[in-house]
Amino acid sequence: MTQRRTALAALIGLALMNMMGAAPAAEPVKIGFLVKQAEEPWFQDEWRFAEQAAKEKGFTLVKIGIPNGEKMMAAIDNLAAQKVGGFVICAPDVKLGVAVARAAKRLNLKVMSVDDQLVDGAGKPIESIPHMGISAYEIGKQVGQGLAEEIKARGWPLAEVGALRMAFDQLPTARERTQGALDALKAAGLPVANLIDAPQAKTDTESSFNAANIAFTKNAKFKRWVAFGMNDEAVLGAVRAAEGRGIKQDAMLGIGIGGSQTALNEFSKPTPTAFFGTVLISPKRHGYETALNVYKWVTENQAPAALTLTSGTLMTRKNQVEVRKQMGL
Ligand code: FCA
Repeated sequence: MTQRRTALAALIGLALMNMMGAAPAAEPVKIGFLVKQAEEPWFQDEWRFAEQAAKEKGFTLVKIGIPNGEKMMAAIDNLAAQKVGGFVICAPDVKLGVAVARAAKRLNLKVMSVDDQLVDGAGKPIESIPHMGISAYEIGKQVGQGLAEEIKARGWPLAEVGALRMAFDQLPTARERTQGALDALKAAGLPVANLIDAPQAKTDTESSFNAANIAFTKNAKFKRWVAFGMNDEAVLGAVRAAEGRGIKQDAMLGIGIGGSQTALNEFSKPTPTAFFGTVLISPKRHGYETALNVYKWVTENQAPAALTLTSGTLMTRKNQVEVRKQMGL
């Protein structure tokens, strides 16, 4: 009897503490978000939108930049030590896929990839890791079509236009993006012989600048150029390299992919540069939705869709305000 009464008193006490907010709160849910190039505006945007999801749902977002495999493995261990429930990742190299899958399993963490789909030892996508990426080939086609239209509007004979493909072929999404652009240009009548490949060592503006410079030196016969690549940084590097050689916006056209600050900076320059446009993709979907997906997976055991591919819209100086608004940015 006394025992029961004590138990009851304890229960009432707990309930009272709860009402007063004094009960030890459950630990907040933590979700990780690891990106390969934290300095790139696209990834900054993804993080910003992931933070928005965290704020709305009341979880803690742990953001870590992972420029290489070693840092990536350390970051995953770090997440587990911080008692994170799961994480979103854009790995520095998609071939690290098996290592990511193993680490997540060992540490009992949910994992979803974003932007770059992880592959196994044979180069096949790891389907057990849910993924959100862009419809790479289609978006590439939009780039190529946009270039072809502007070439036509300017009355440039296609036979005289050099097409600079900023290439990063070890990354499947990059290869697909540039393939789409190339196919659209070919369909518009660009001679195959006018295609110039410029392989980038890394996926930043500087590497693209260096790659484009080499390509321009080797192909001085072209007086007019178009440039495309995996992202805005790739195209911007080509545009800057061209400027260095006196090839300005009246002789060059570039369309990137992204639409983050890299592109907006170009559009806000008083004089238009050769950075003609970009296909705007959605950092909101890639940041907000993926973080939310993993949160739901952790808290409600509701796994994300295996594969989600997002679309884009061609954005230029002229329509940037409307297009960004349409995408909720
Ligand atoms: C890749 C690129 C980024 C961005 C993203 C959607 O990860 O590196 O620049 O284009 O896909």
